[in-house]
Amino acid sequence: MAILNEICDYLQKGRMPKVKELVNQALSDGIDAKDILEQGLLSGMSIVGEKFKNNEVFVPEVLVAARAMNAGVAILRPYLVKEGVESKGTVVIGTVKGDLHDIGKNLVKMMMEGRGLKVVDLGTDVSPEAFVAAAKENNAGIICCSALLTTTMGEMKNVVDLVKAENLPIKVMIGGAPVTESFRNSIGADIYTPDAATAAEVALQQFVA
Ligand code: B1M
Repeated sequence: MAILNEICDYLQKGRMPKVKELVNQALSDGIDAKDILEQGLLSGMSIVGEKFKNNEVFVPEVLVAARAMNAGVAILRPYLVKEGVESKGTVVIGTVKGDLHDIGKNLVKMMMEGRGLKVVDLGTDVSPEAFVAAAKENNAGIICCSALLTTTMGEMKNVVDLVKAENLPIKVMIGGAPVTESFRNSIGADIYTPDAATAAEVALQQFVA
């Protein structure tokens, strides 16, 4: 659809007002919020990521694209999340220590809320101690750790080790671009999921099973 390509293009240019206008227009045209997210916003961000890797764009351009992405996601949020649904369980979520990437973590949070889970969001650069303290305080069943850097994903093992050291009945779910099932296995985390929708689905299963 042409409008989704336009959203993708303007997101790459970091044109936040235009992205907001087009996202609103796409919704009025009756396009599904999930398609706007995946084929418009996420596809634009993925192109930005490729260009970043190839040194064709740099941190400032990526930041304005991320800002446009967040503005678009904020408009879609009510369409992707059913508000007022009774909580089916509580999870704590955050991006691990040393890591400031939060777009994927925010999507996971949104999808989980959409499945009726209460999500305590600790933000970015979260230490293992902060994950565990918040999980205990909120009586959470799952700690959800996101990491986007190969240099920070090792922090997930510190979270797992702390949960085990305290013998807590809390599962640790991990995800993010560099994370894999074999990495999960190597650090002894309970669950790896590759994307936000699967993360929400699998988290819900932990509470209803
Ligand atoms: Co950064 N960055 N970045 N960056 N950045 C990457 C990750 C990188 C792959 C770019 C590249 O080189 N191609 C690269 C990492 C290389 C590596 O480690 N091997 C990189 C780098 C190097 C850096 C800096 C070091 C750059 C520098 O300063 N020289 C720096 C580090 C800062 C820090 O964190 N300490 C940095 C900074 C930044 C910005 C601040 C500019 C910005 C972040 C803005 C923000 O998040 N608010 C940024 C961005 C935007 C990116 C890219 C372009 C896009 C990331 C993104 O948001 N993707 C990224 C390149 C790329 O990924 N292609 C890149 C969209 C998002 C929806 O995907 O987060 O993967 P993702 O989430 C997915 C799944 O992974 C999954 O669900 C989501 C969707 O379904 N998922 C989970 C995520 N968390 C999950 C948790 C789960 C389950 C699933 O369970 C708990």
